[in-house]
Amino acid sequence: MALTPPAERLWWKEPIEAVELFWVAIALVWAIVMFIMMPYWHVYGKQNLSSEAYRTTPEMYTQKVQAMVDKYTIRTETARNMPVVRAPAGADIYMLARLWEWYPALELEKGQTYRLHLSSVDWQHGFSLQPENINVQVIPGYEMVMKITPNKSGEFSVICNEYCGIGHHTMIGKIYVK
Ligand SMILES: [Cu+2]
Repeated sequence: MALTPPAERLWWKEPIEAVELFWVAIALVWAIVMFIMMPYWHVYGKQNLSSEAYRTTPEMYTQKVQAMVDKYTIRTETARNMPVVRAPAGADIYMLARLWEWYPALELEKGQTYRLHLSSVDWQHGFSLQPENINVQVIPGYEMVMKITPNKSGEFSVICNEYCGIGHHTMIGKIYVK
């Protein structure tokens, strides 16, 4: 039947059967519920951070990160001499993803708000904050910015949750909250 055209050309002018109308109404109500839930959950739900996105280039982003590192490094750690950066509260702070590290390590103050910038200078990585459940895609060419206010002190790890090659599992960054 479906393979042949309907006998009546203006088939959509036929009256709708009650059962069909009933299902259309259910679908419409559900669509409206979901439409309202999306902004509601965005504001009141415990979901991942909402972010701003800007165009950038690996060169531009590296420069900004390096400027922060040069200005605010307080110590270095691990065999890689990873700088640990302590920027003033409220500042723009940067983390850069590359094969295979998160650069630099950050030290933050509990209860203070920062603008965290994330970008990659080679290819796609995934920012995953452990043990919290915060995940952000990190893509070259895009600078993602999100407002963060750490509410727990301690040592947090950033792992890469987007497979990025042979050293993927060694890509571990650090965020200290004091
Ligand atoms: Cu990665």
